Amino acid sequence: MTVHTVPTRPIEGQKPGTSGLRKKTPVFMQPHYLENFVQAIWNGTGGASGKTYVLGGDGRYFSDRAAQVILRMAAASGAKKVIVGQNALLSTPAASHLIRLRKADGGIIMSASHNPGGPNEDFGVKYNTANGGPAPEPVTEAIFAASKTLGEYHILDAQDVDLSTPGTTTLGGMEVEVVDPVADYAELMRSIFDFDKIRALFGDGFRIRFDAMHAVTGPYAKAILEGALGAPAGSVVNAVPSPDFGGGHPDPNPIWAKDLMDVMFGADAPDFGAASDGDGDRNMIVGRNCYVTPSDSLAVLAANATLVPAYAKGLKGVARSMPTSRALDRVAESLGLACCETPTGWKFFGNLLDADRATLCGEESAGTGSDHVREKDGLWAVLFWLNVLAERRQSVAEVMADHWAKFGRNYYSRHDYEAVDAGAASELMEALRARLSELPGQTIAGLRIEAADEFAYDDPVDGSRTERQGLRIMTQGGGRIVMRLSGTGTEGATLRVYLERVETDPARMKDDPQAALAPIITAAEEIAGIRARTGRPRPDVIT
Ligand code: VG1
Ligand code: CO
Repeated sequence: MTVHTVPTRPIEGQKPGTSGLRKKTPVFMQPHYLENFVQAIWNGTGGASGKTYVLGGDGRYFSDRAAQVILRMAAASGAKKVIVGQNALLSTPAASHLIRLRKADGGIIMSASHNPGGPNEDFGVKYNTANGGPAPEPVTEAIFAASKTLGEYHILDAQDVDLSTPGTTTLGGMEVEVVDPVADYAELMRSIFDFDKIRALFGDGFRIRFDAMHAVTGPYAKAILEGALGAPAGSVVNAVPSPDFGGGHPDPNPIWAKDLMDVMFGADAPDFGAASDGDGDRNMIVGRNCYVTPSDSLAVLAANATLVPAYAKGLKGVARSMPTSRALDRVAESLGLACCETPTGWKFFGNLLDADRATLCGEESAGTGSDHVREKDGLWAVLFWLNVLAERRQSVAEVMADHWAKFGRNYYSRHDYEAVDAGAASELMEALRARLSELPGQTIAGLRIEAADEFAYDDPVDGSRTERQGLRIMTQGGGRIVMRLSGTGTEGATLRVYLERVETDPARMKDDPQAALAPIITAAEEIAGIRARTGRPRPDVIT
C-alpha cells in the first residue's frame, strides 16, 4: 500500500471552539478540509508515529466516510493502532472511557454534539488527550497553529476497512481493532451505581421514558436500562442512531425534546423522563410534572452523592462553569466542599479532575459528569438520578421541593439569540464591556448593581490563564446576569444571556422561573440593548 503525500495549503478558520472544530457538513466535505485538520492534529501533538488512538462518533452524516479518511491518515503517519467503535459509533463519554481503559495516547470523536446533522447541517471533529478529556487550550492552540503552516498531508492508498464487525485487522502497518461501543461503558456504569437497587425500583413498577433523540445514546440506554436494569421494553424511545437524527435537533432541553415534555406533563405520565444529545454527553432530567434545570440537577446530585456506591465516601470537591447557577455553591458550602468556577467547556474540568480537586462537575447546558471519565456523561447522570430515587423512594418533585427547602432556590434561565449578525453581536459585547466599570452602584429596572466584571480563569493546577470568558453583572440579593458569545455555532454568532435570582423563602418558591426572573430580564435588556442591537424581539430559545 502506498503512502500519498498530498500538497495542500492552510485553510483559514480551523480553530477549535468550545468543543472541537464544528462547521457545516459541506465545509468539512470540501477537498482537503478534513484531511488538513487531521494532519494538524498529528502535527500539533508531536506526530502520530507509534501512537494508539480511539476513534468513534455520534454516527452523524459523513462520519462513516470521515472515519475511513482518519484511519488511512493515521496509518500513513505511522500510528501503531486505532481502536474504533463498531460502525464508527462511540458516545463521547464511552470514547473518554476507552481512551483511559486502553491507555491510548488520544482519541478523535466525530461529532457536532447537539447541533443537527445531515448533508446541510453540522459536522465536527474533536481531539481528546491521553487522560480521556477534551484537549485543553494549549493543545487546541498548537493544533490551530499547525493548521496555519500546513504544506502537505499523508494518506494511505487503501480500500475501506470493514467497521461493521468487531475484530482486529491491519491497515498498512497499523492495527485496527473494532470494538463493541457499549460493553466497556456498561461495565463502568455497573461499577459506579447500585444496579440491584435500581432493578428493584423498576421491579416495583417505576416507569421511565428515555428519549435518545435518534442519536448515539440509543444502544447504550437500551442495553443498560432495558437490558441490565430490567426497565420494560419500549422505555427507551428513538433509540436507533440515524445520520440526521430523524431530522431533529438532538439537544435535550424543553424546546427540542418537546415530545418528552408533553408526555411527562400529560395524563398518566411515567415517573421519570430523560433525554440525551447527539453524542451522549448531555442529559435532561424531568419528573412527572416537574422539569429539573441542569443547574439544579447538578446541585441535587452533589447533595445526594453519598447514596451512590462510588461516591459513598463523599466528594473531594465540586466544580461548575461560570454561567451555571450557584445552586451548587450552596450545597458545597453546607457540605464543606471546595467549589471551583471554570470557563464554559468541559476541557477546563480536566485538570481539576486529574488533580483530585473535584469529583463532580457540571454546566448549565445539561452537562454533568464525575471523575469516572473526563467528559460530561448523559446516561451516567440519568443512572445517578435513578440510584438516588431508588434509595429515597420519593418522586422527582418531592426531591426538588425538599432540596429547595433545605438549600434555597436559584431561579435560572438561559436566553439564546441564535445566528445573529456576527458584527452586531460583537458590538453589543464591546459596548457592554466598555460600560462595566460604571455599572456598580447604579439602579437599573429597580435592581441595584453591586458588581460587574469580565470573567477570567486562572487554572489552579497548571497556572494557565484564560481571559474574556463572559461579562458578569451582579445585582442585589444574589441576582446575576451573564452574557457571552457561543463557541460552538456554525452560523453567525449566538448570544447567550444567563439569568439568575435567588429565593430563600419557601412560601414563594412555586413561581414560574420566567416570572420570577422578570426584573433581571428587564435589567439585562436595559443594560445591553439586546433587541435594538440584534434586531430580535425575543430570544430564539429559552431554556
Ligand atoms: C455550549 C455550552 C457549553 C458546552 C458546549 C459543548 O458551548 O454552552 O456549556 O460545554 O456547548 O457541549 P457554547 O460555547 O456554544 O456556549 V456539547 O454537548 O455541544 O459538546
Ligand atoms: Co454533546
